[in-house]
Amino acid sequence: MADKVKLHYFNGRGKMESIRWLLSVAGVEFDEFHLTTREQYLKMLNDGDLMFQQVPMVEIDGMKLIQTKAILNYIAEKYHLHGNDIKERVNINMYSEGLMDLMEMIMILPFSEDPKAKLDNIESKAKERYLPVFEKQLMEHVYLVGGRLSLADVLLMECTLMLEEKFVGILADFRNIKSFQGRMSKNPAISRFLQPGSKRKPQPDDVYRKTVREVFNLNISFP
Ligand code: GSN
Repeated sequence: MADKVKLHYFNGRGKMESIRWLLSVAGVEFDEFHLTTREQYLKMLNDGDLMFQQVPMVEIDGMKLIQTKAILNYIAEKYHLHGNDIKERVNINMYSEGLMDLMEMIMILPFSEDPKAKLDNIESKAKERYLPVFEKQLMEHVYLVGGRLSLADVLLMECTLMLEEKFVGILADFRNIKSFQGRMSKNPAISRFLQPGSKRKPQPDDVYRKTVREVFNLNISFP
């Protein structure tokens, strides 16, 4: 039997959260190893586990994978969540990259100076640049690409829930996305992931922020 998938990251969302979402939707069980001290991180570096000295790192199928997008693509490919052909795949990747760009803006807020000013910019970008794309595509489609669930749908679900946490009611003018969320919530694996007690992580708090700073010896803010 293949070893259980192991996630190496902080006990928080960050870049690992999309991987947690995707594995959960794919029905893959995983264990988490949380970085809580700089010593643990230095040990991973010494052991040669982190190719570019960065996490997330995921142990799967006898490999130690790094780079979030590479990891997501591997899981999507393996569990048939990456389209039927290269044209579907490139579309899934375009949607996914856009969603990851948007989620990254939110992800770095706890490490930014003046996050309130940044929130306004994120909200207008979300409403004017990103959400209209998905709203239009979902007008006539149940899923974003190829008539079936893919990585792009999973990321859209994650991203829109994140947006609603920050900007209550942001989907009021995006009815198709709201209906999509409703449909996605009925997927049994997603429904379980959304229940309390699942592997889904809460919004970042001070403990998470302090741990990340200590592990990486971070004194700077992100621009
Ligand atoms: O997407 C990826 O996995 C990489 N392109 C970036 C991963 C990354 O930036 N990891 C951070 C922690 S998670 N937060 O953003 C990291 O390991 N930083 C330490 C460092 O020295 O860069």
